Amino acid sequence: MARTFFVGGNFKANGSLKSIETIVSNLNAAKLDPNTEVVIAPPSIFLLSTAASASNGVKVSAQNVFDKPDGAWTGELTTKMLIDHNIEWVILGHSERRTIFKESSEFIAEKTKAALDAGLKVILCIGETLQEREAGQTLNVCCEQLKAVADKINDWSNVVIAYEPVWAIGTGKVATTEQAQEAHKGIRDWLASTVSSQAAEATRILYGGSVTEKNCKELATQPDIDGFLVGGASLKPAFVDIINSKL
Ligand code: G2H
Repeated sequence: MARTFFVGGNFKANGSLKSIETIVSNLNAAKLDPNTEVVIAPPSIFLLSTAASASNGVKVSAQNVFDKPDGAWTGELTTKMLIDHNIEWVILGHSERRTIFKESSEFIAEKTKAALDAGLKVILCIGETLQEREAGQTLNVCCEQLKAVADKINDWSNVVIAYEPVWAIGTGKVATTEQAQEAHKGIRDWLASTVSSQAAEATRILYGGSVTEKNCKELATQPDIDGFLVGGASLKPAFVDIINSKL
């Protein structure tokens, strides 16, 4: 089964009304590979303006969501609010949430379940630190992070996994093509043995971590790399070249 190539832009806490309008206008006017699914994730305050102006097949994602229904959760967005505004996607488990905001794998799994139950699609981020890689723990760490989710959900059809080695995030230090393919293959094998061969075959596994217009084409040639989650480079015009990596 062919998996549709997927490129996400994670703006993190960057941008202004003006700069995001420029990014969106650029995407709206660009010739984008019609066979690539494109999703951009602006900070929450820009979700509605971005969703209102994005066209050309570009969808919008939140960068986080809470796992509980509407209520007394100061500062949070609920799944119902995203659905209410036709926001289809949410990023969960980004390493910045795991490390800076101390989100556990269990909490991320709860949020993933709540998001899927509400009808959202999830970009689920996983990845190891440099210390864990050097200790030969890359796959163990990734699979433990996935296992927390697998304990709570059965249907992976609305989940896209983003493998983002922490040491490659925003550092300019991209994983080599071989390192990325090896991790992606390991993750797919884990899906086959733990979830189902169907989920392994169908689930998109994105690479994230210092992806640029310079390194994307080679990474995109790998059989288990189904797209990218792009941070810094998604704020630049060259994001279009990353979307078009397969052309
Ligand atoms: C990893 C990635 C986007 P960057 O965090 O999720 O960011 O491309 O800036 O390393």
